[in-house]
Amino acid sequence: SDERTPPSPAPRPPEGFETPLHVGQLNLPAAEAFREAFDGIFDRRFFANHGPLEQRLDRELASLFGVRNAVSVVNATAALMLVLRALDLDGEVIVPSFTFPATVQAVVWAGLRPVFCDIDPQTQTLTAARVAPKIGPATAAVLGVHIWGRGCDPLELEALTASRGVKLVFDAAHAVGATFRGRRFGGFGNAEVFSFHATKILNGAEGGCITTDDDDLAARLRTMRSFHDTDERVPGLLRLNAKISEAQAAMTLLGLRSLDSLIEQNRHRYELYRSGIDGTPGIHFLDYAAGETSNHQFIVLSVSPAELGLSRDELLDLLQAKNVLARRYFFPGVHRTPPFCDEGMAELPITDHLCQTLVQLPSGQAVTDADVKRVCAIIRWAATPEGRMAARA
Ligand code: T4K
Repeated sequence: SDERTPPSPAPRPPEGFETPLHVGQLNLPAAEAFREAFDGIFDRRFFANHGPLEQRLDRELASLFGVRNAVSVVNATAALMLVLRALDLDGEVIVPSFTFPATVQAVVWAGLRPVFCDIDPQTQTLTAARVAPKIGPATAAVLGVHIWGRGCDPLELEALTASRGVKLVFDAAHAVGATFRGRRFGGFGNAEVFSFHATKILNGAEGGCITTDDDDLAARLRTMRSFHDTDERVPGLLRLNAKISEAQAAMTLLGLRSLDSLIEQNRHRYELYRSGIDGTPGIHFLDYAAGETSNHQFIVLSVSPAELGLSRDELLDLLQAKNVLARRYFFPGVHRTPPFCDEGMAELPITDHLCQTLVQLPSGQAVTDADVKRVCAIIRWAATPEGRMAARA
């Protein structure tokens, strides 16, 4: 039997939600566990500047990601800024525009020039074939983004950047727990950067880390993230206050305890969404490579207006009228926003197409099976003549 057989359309307009269903439903630890962790911080009277929880977090993260070094920091944006500075780069960084603006902003904060590169339409990430022609004498690094927890092919990018003598960094903000050929992201390229923002699967309220197998780079990063010395201060480096607080470390450590179960719950929600919507004309789900793990933190689909009979934005209007606060991510594309478009717009047809057609649906701990089924019913209804008419109205 085919589990993707299209479910029959809902006969009547489905009920909307009484309270808004946001896209980012937070993954929270039990309040009691959080209170206990905080009691410890109060008892020790040690809130910042490389306390015991930061040290434990760095050890646990290194073990999770299977790397020699994990350097926790205050958020992933600061982590990207730091790693690009710590690599001592000068010139241009090849980067996708199809990402959260922080990726590109961090390049500029690090004193480097972003050069936009289009992405593969299937994986929505940089590929060696697309990056290769962009590498020139001014290129210092390639910054790939593992968008939606689906990785760039790190091995082909490693081979390309090594042969052209440029550095390789990954923005892995979305990729906690995700794998490439069965290996967890974290140890590819010169370094990878993860986010523990409140909306991420590993919720540290704010937070992030840089992972690397390069011990010298890690020592530079540990020096640069703080004005306070730990054991291994590297002299002569520019420094920043980007260290994680004990409170953030406590929250992230609690998240680590339930990471596997959160991934499992997300996978369940993803499959429920798929079986509820697959086969609806004009709605296409993001595919993940068989045999790989994703954290399924994002539920993303693309709309084909010709098949659906509605534009992406008309579908969004209909969802929002039902209190499903689905979103268009990442709109309109970083290359179309100032200051990046000020001196002419990069031509990125695939990025532009994705920015016009993608929808992000609600996901996370608080989204119940019943919620998912109701969102699916609304989308299936949108694809019926009555639904289309309602959406246009
Ligand atoms: N690279 C990539 C590829 C990224 O996606 C990000 C961040 C970064 C780098 C930088 O990482 P950090 O420096 O942030 O560590 C959110 C997050 O703020 C951002 O961290 C994340 N990516 C991005 C994909 O999503 P917005 O603009 O969508 O946030 P906001 O405030 O609209 O929240 C999203 C939803 O979550 C809303 O429906 C409300 C809900 N929410 C949010 C917060 C903060 C809550 O219910 N409670 C909350 O406390 O960016």
